[in-house]
Amino acid sequence: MLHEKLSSVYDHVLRRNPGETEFHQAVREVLESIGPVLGKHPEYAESKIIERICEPERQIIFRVPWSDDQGEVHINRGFRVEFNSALGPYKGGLRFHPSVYLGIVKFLGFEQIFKNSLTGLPIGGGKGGSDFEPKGRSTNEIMRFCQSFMTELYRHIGEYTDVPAGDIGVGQREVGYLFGQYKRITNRYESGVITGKGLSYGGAQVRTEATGYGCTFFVEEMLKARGTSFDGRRVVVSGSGNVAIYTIEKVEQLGGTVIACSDSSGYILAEKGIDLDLLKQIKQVEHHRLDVYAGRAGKEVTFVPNRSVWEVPCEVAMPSATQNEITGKDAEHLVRNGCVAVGEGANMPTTPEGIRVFLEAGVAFGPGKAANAGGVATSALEMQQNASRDSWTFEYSEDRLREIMRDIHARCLKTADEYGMPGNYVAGANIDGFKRVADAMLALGLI
Ligand code: NDP
Ligand code: 2IT
Repeated sequence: MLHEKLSSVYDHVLRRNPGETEFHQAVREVLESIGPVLGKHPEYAESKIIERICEPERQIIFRVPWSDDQGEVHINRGFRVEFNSALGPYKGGLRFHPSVYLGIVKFLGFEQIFKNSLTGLPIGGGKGGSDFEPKGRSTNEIMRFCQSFMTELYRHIGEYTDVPAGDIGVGQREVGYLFGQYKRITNRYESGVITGKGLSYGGAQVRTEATGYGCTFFVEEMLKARGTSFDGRRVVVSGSGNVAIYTIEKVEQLGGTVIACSDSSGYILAEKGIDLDLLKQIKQVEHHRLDVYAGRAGKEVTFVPNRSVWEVPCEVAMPSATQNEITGKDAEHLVRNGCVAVGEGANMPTTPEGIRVFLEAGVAFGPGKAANAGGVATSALEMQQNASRDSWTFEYSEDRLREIMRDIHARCLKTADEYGMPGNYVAGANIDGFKRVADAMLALGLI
């Protein structure tokens, strides 16, 4: 339910941003949480903080022309939405996927504001990407695309302005090509302009693993708060990309068994657990679909094509693929099958109906803004190391990440308690993230 004042803000957002359904969804979720804050803080409403937060500071849309290996010319669309810089330079990833349009970039940029705020680090919110489809493209085509994309983007970013990173379809290889082109155009070795870099040229230890590891630490904390742990738990992870792979790795280290993971072709079921070396070889080195994993792993593994991985019974669900992948029905099914905790590695993977089902059933539900904040937090640590021309060890960096995730977990719980919604991490994350940004915006005047 929306507070009366917020309902008119939401209607205004709908009118001003027609057709951007994912953006509407992300805004609505935050507005539903922050009603109680307005009662305590009339100054937010008086200075129209909420209306201002819903309007990006700047939105850039540009043409990305490139030619494939046969010489055929393609035109894609590039985006960078610089949403909010009250807490620091705009910070957020780039997504290359055919589904990308302004509404997706705005939902991601909007979520990023509150997520980045929750980390407690000095980073604002932004997001970008392109409707480019990397699947089936050669390494040279990917490089040419990244170079063309950066040939426009470079004029909008900088270590004190806007610092992109990876997301779906953008990993260390793409970040390398993007940084290379930025360096070439600007003639500046400005390491802090992009994060997720390779270790040989300014990347930080644990950034690659950070989102999956961080999400697992967050779920570990939620389980601990309920007097239990990962030990012996059956876990299902969706996706098999960056976030999914390092979630599987950390869950296994903490004593859980990941029995299924997926990609857009279907899922694999491996009752005895997933062979992570084989999964990394197939996904990160050979870039194959999951049926290839099942073929090589032997008869104890089944590949189930074109079905949702959420039909697999589990105690912990860690959605790590994409938005709106857990529907209300999936959530009901998970609850019925004994799911006690959900950690969102992906951004907005659970539909509003799904969230309602989990909360009503008393499932420990860690929303993406909190649970997957370890990725961007470690990006901020990469910026810190770049600025001081330093590099930290893996162990130290992982300790920092774990500390950050524990702190986010504790603040979500404390804030939820304070506002009379004990155990509700959605409310805790939205309110805590919102307040820090709102206070900074108030302090900075009407900008
Ligand atoms: P990757 O590109 O490495 O992997 C994405 C995975 O999700 C792939 O297995 C992909 O399958 C699957 N997937 C993507 N889109 C769809 C779709 N429309 N339908 C079905 N499956 C899909 O991306 P990441 O692991 O980096 O990102 C995963 C999620 O985590 C995203 O929501 C992202 O926003 C979020 N996230 C990422 C962070 C990071 O640091 N990378 C930080 C915080 C959140 P296929 O290959 O078949 O398409
Ligand atoms: O959604 C996210 O938080 C990311 N894709 C990571 C952003 C970042 O700047 O590291």
